[in-house]
Amino acid sequence: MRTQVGIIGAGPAGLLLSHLLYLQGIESVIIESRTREEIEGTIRAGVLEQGTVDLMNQMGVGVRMMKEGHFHEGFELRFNGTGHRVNVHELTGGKYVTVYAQHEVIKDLVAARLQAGGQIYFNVGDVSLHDVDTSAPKIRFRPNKDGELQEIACDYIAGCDGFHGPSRPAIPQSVRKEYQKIYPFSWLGVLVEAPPSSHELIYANHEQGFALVSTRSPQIQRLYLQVDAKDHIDNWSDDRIWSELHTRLETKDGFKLIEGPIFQKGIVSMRSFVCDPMQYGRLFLAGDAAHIVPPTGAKGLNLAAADVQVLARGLEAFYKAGKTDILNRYTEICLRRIWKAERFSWFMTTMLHRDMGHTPFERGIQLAELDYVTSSRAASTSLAENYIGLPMEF
Ligand code: RFL
Ligand code: PHB
Repeated sequence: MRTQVGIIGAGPAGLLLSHLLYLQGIESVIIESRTREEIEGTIRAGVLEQGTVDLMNQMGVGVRMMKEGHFHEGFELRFNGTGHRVNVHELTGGKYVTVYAQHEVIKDLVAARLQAGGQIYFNVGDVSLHDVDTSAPKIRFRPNKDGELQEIACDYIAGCDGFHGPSRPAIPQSVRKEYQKIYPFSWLGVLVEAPPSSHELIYANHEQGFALVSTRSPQIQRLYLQVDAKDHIDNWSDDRIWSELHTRLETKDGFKLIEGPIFQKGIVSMRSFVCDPMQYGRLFLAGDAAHIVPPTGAKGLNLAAADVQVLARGLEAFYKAGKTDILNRYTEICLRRIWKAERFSWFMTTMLHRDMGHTPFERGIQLAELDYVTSSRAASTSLAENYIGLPMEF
């Protein structure tokens, strides 16, 4: 089999890239290790930056998002039992915080790819990359996990296979520099059958740890609790989860958290990670394959969308005009924005979580930071512009 761009992974990065290329008349084939049902059912991100929403609309895949998504004008930072609203809409000149679940984005993109005749091989096994430092890179895989080994000869390979995929390790270790921070806490996330407790998202800093109130639909809430990095989901009965959520979200003016049946729960670890370079020969990494942020800044999916816009533009310049200047600067263009998102995600995480290793002095600094970002217009503006997404720069 031959294609112009071989894409490994049908997450947001791989699917967006494939459709962006299609819109420019560039061929691609996606191979994905999980089934369509699995990728369309995995609960992950919820918040889209304005730039991601605009991209989906420009690509013609935003119709359901505009109908079923929730558009918030701000969010709340809660500490010392008091809520402080950050008016993102006003501070950013009219932008919105969009809540639309990642698996809904995936469903929309898979449908668009298949409707346009796009090729996606789901449920593949034994994926490997070959000759990435030559002009004829190849991907090998087994259809349906155990079928006959197949080869895709490509001009370029896009490694969109997430943090644990085979693409990043295909860049020799001697070339790769990796930057990492692991946090001493995780998030316990639950899905609850209940109407929203709040019209907008609430990020709460409490003596007993962080809590987050988000939403999915008029009938489903998404709630998160900070837990210890070594904690196990079996230690968290529904009663214990509700008790902690009530404590951490309590306000002096009597906030009411609406309870309902918990129908899904899981623990997510927190890390910051950057791989430099993101390109080696004809292999380009995009999304979580190249970088990870802790979810507090709601940036991961959005960074994936930004990377593939740069890559699609670089590939378009190559196929339409034989130019490789954007492709040659791919790492530099992407990392400039990524490091700023890494900084913001680290900042939000550090400001909002309780680090049990903190001294009373460090706790004092943390509360002062929260007070500052919610009382100074300059600091709130900085927070809002980062949260809504920094501009793309080429
Ligand atoms: P993905 O989504 O991990 O997709 C990679 C795909 O590659 C496949 N794969 C392979 N395919 C073929 N061969 C192999 N050998 C393969 N190995 C892996 C995988 O099956 C998968 O389908 O990476 P991508 O596309 O880079 O997208 C990144 C985002 O998924 C991620 O950054 C976000 O989910 C992060 N995130 C959030 N991001 C936001 O922008 N806003 C949010 O509000 C937000 N909240 C979150 C989050 C992530 C969370 N978790 C669970 C980590 C909340 C949580 C709780
Ligand atoms: C979510 O709804 O899953 C969500 C919201 C905000 C975040 C992270 C995740 O910062």
